[in-house]
Amino acid sequence: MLKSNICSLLNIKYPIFQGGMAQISDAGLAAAVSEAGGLGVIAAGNNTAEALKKEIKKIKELTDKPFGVNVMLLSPHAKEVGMLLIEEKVPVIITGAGNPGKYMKLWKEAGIKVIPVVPSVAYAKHLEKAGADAIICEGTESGGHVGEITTMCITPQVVDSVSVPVVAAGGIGDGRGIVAAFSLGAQGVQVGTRFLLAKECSVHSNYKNKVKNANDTDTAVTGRKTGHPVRVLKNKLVKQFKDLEKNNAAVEEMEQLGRGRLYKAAVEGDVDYGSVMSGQIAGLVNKEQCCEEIIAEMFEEAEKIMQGLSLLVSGGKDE
Ligand code: TUI
Repeated sequence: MLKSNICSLLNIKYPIFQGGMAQISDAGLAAAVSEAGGLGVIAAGNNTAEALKKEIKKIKELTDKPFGVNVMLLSPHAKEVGMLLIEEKVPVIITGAGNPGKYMKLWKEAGIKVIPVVPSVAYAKHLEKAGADAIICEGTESGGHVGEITTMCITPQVVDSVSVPVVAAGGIGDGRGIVAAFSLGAQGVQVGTRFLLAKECSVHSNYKNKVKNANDTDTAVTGRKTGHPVRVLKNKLVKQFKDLEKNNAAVEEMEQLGRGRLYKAAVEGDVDYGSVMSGQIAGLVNKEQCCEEIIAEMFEEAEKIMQGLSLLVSGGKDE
């Protein structure tokens, strides 16, 4: 059984986090992942504290296992959400899309485990000093808001720069990805795209089908000029973004084009003009399974690969 110090830190069976995908990762999905032995994560996204409070109530009814809440720091409600999480004594906070520095002390004093997502070594070092319990380093293969560095490159560099456990994210969709992440020194993985096809994931079926049918080259990054680049599956909206970029359009015009597009795709099912956020691993993700099957299958695969690799090293008969 593949265990790591992320398991003992968070009291979970498998060292896997389900990505906190805005508008998608709700209490139902997170509870299913936590029940299956991973860390289920509710995404606060742009939600108000009031809306999030209902999801937290739901997950507490659905599972008594540890869970996390992802705080999207670009949200106008980030501060009230951050305070709610203290009141609710959530076990784990994961942050994304910004610097959680100003909240760290309060969260830590409340006994919450804080695990920021970082896109670079400098942020990892800074947040370890500020008290992070672990670091998620996210490669540009991920869906949604992305940094520039690949998982293959950022993971070993972050691992060498901090002493807290590192969780790798971006491009991990099966057991091979888990082994790769552990080989790079990670102690756990965060997986988003594969959980889009989980039976317990309530994202619109059009969104699921677009991920299911995607190939390796089907994602694109839009909005680099806005300072908030986002990886999505190519569609008519992406074409509009690329046209604006070609014509050197103003940042405000691009931001305007992006507004409300994730809701359009994830909730309304408009996969032509909505923002279908997905990682580059979508080409490999094509089975609908329940969370328990996804996690068990990924770790069975990983363990088999690790055993095979160790045989390779010990040489066998030819040596
Ligand atoms: O946050 C994510 N992924 C996301 S957030 C999201 S919602 C959204 N929608 C439209 C525009 C922007 C966001 C969809 N997907 N992943 C974690 C992550 N964090 N990736 C990169 C970062 C990050 C980036 C900059 C973390 C810190 C950071 O610091 C910048 C600064 O100067 O504060």
